[in-house]
Amino acid sequence: MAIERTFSMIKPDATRRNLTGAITKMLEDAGLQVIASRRVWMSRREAEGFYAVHKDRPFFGELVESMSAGPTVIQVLQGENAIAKNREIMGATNPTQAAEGTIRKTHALSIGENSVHGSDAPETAAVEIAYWFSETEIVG
Ligand code: DAT
Ligand code: MG
Repeated sequence: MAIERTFSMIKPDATRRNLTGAITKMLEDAGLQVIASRRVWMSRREAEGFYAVHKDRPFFGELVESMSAGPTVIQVLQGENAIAKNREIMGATNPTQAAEGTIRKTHALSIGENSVHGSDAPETAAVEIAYWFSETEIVG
């Protein structure tokens, strides 16, 4: 399996509870390396653009609201099989269904406030990384 890059975000519900370090440690302990990182309080417009794929879903308004409600930490992660590995460490979208030891099982509050985002495929990883980072900010 090749070395991949993926986009990760520590959501406002987690930064608010001072979990940036704890979550980053879980990613690093699993072998993922943080090769870019920035703290950003996204605007509603940025949240709408980032989550445009979900614009017709019933929870879209709530999603945009919660993502722009406080600071996030956006990151590029690199490692062996990084996209799938990150999704595994994150756990299921709904924390009640997430496996023991995953970030969402450990830290998420609800399906909406589920602490982390992670790209789900190589195509979305490339688009999401480019949405937030320039190449010069990524130091692999
Ligand atoms: P994931 O974040 O696991 O990739 P997703 O892409 O299906 O999940 O949804 C994006 C985000 O939208 C998710 O992290 C939280 C929110 N969301 C999804 N389903 C929801 C629901 N039924 N109610 C409220 N928020 C939801
Ligand atoms: Mg998703």
